[in-house]
Amino acid sequence: MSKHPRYSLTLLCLALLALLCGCTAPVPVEEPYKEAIVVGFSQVGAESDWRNANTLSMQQAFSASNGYRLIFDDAQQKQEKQITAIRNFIHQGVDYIVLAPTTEKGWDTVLAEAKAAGIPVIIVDRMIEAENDSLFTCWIGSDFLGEGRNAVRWMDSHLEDRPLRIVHLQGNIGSSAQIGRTAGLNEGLSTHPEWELVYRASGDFTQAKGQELVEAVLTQGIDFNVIFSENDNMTYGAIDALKNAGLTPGKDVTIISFDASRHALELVMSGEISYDVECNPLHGPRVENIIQRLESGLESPKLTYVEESAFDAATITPGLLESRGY
Ligand code: GYE
Repeated sequence: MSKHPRYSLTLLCLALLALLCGCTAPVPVEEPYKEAIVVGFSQVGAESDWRNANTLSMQQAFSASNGYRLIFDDAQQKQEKQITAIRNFIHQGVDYIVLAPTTEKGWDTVLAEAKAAGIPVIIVDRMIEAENDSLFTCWIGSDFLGEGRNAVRWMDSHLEDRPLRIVHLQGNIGSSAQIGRTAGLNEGLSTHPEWELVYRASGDFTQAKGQELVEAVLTQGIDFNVIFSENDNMTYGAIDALKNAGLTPGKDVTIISFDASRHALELVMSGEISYDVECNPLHGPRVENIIQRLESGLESPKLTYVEESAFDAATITPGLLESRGY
C-alpha cells in the first residue's frame, strides 16, 4: 500500500466520481489536496541560547506554510519527559518523530515502539547509543569529539608558555556534547603533563550553574588560570563570577568556550573569551530536507556531520558578527 493513503484516497474518489458521472473528460490536472505532514519534535529543553536558536530553526522549518504540522514538546532536560512525549507522538500517529536526545543511553524500548508503529525517527544534535541502528532512520549533528580536540589544539599552540591549571565546566553528563568535549580535553590532559586539572563539575549547560561552580572554585581558594567551559551560557555565568571577584576574564583567566553564539563572539572580540569552538544549531532546514527526501522515497545518509569552525581574536571580524543568525 502507498505510504501516503491520504493522496491515494483523494485520487480514488476523483476516479470514482468520473466513473459515476459517466463522463469522459480527463481528471482535473490540479494537484490533489495535500494534508500537512505531521512531525512530533521532542526537544531537550531551553537550557541555553544554542537550544533556543535550535528550537526556532525547527519551528520555522516545520511551519504550516511549508506544509507541516509540528507538535513540539520541551522536555526540560529530562529523559523521562522525552520518552513520554515520544509515546504521545506514536499514539497520535504522527508521520515522523524528530528527537534531540538529552543523553545517549536509554532509548531502545521507546524507539522499538516507534519502529513497531512504522514511524521513522530522525535524531538531531546529540547522538544516541542504540542497541541496533535500525531503531532510527538517520542522525544529523556535530562532531563533539572533534570540537574538544579543536579546543585542545588551540590551547596547545597558544598557551604553551606556562603550566595550565584548568577548571573544567562540563555540560549535562551523558549527553554527546559533554562526552565528546570532555574526551577531547582528556586526550589533551594525557599528552600534556604540564596541564593540571584542578576542578571538574557539571553545570548542566546553564548560565546559573556555570556561575555557581566558578563561585565555588573561588570560595575554595583553588588556584587556576584556564576555564574550559563546555558551552557559552556556562561561560557567561563563569565570567560574572570572575568579575564579581575582581578578576579580569581574558587576562587573569583564559576562557575556552563552545557554541560560538553571537554574544559569545562579541566577547571573543572584546577579549574576554579567548577561543570559541563553533557548534551550529540551525538544524531545521537540514531535518526538513531529510524528510523531503524520505517523502520522495529517497534514502538519507545514516549519519551526517555538519561543518563547523572556531574563533579567536585573530579570526573574528565585525562582518562575521553581524551575519551571525544566533
Ligand atoms: O552546546 C549547549 C546546549 O547539544 C550541542 O546543548 C548541544 C549543546 C550545546 O545546551 O549549549
